[in-house]
Amino acid sequence: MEEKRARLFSAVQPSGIPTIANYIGAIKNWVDLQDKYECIYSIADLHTLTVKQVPATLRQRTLELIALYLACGVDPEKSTVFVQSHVPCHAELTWILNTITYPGELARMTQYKDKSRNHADNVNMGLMDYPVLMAADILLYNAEVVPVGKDQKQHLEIARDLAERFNNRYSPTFAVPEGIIPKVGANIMSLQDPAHKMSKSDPNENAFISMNDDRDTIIRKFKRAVTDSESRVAFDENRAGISNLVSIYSVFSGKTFAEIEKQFEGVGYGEFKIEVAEAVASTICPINERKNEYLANKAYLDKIMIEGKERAEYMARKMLAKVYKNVGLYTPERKS
Ligand code: AQP
Repeated sequence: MEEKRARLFSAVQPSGIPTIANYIGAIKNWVDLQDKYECIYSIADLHTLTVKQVPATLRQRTLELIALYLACGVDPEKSTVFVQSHVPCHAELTWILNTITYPGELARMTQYKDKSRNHADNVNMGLMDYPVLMAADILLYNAEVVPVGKDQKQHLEIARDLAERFNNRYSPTFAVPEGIIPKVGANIMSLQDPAHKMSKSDPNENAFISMNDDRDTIIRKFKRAVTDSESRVAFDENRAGISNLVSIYSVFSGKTFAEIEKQFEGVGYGEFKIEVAEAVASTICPINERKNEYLANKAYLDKIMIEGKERAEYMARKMLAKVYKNVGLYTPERKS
């Protein structure tokens, strides 16, 4: 008999074209995990509404994101791939979890504080409630494992706290999820301001490498990457810019920091930046080509989304029914 595998949940928001940081922190690891876990990969479109979106662009980015998942090697035969808004249970469980969440614990989240500062004209309840919707995403599938970058670690803690709080207040219902954080590349920084993380919604396009960038653009952006006045290629916590490039190169070349330091001994930053750019381009340009092939077949992408929605909704409905029962909501029985 086939052994029951632990459930894994992960998602990316279609809030922009994903960057290499989203690829390194999440999508890259998803492919291998498919053989070890029962994987559920979502497109977190409801989360994107916490900042202003252009409706037509959001729809297009949703398609682009599912095409990217497939191009990176996510296999809809092995994993459930779906769009968050297609399964209404996510919003329904968010409401229940809101009733056991304290405003104070959401107000101190780093992402909430950063985004409130960056979108001062649109500080809305959704922005504050973002981690609760994320907790609902995870808990709805009883996911035990959640691969994320370091930036989402705080939010994962909230999901764990809410699972435990619910289980204690009502009755044992949710698995308490564990994060899987990559050893290298869990916190990829902006190329223009290495004190801040790389983000797909950064208004400065030189700050990130988008998964859509062509080879020339990748080389140009890396050449402009902010480093320091020293000229030694090494991972050094006090030199954030070069350390970031070393981490990126390590992920894309498969080499350790020690191997990289040895390889680039006596080599200047300029030459190293070109090597980093070439390593990144040789991985992401073929992915981009495959993504464009998928995008040309919208009917296929729609079919994957519909099948994914059906599979996800089946699991989610069962869980939500259990939650409703455990909190005491009445369900009438049909007798005839
Ligand atoms: N800088 C990063 N380094 C490593 N991993 C990262 N991730 C995001 N930024 C980094 C990981 O990517 C996955 C998907 O993220 P998301 O789209 O759900 O939201 P995010 O974390 O807010 O990513 P962005 O790029 O910063 O989006 P915007 O600009 O819209 O806010 C997550 O696993 C995340 O950890």
